[in-house]
Amino acid sequence: MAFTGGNNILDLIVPRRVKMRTRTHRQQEHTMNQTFTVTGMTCSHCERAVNQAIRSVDPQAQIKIDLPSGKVEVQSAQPREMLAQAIAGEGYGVA
Ligand SMILES: [Cu+2]
Repeated sequence: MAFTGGNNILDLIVPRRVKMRTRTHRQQEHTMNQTFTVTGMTCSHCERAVNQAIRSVDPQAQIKIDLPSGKVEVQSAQPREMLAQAIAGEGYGVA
């Protein structure tokens, strides 16, 4: 009886590891190039704030910011809405 308990724990741990690996793989498959027009960025501090806002949603995100035009390119699997909300939360306009 005591040995059965040990086997059950192994059965639970192994499938969970496989599931986690599958989820990570799917996220990478759905990475999209998302472009935002951000207004109100005036200096490198703004650029950094926007960068950190995006990374708070997706630490893996690839970010390209063009300060003069306000064009922000993000490679992320996270929903556009969540990324936009994070940028807006820093006090910038997002379209
Ligand atoms: Cu600034």
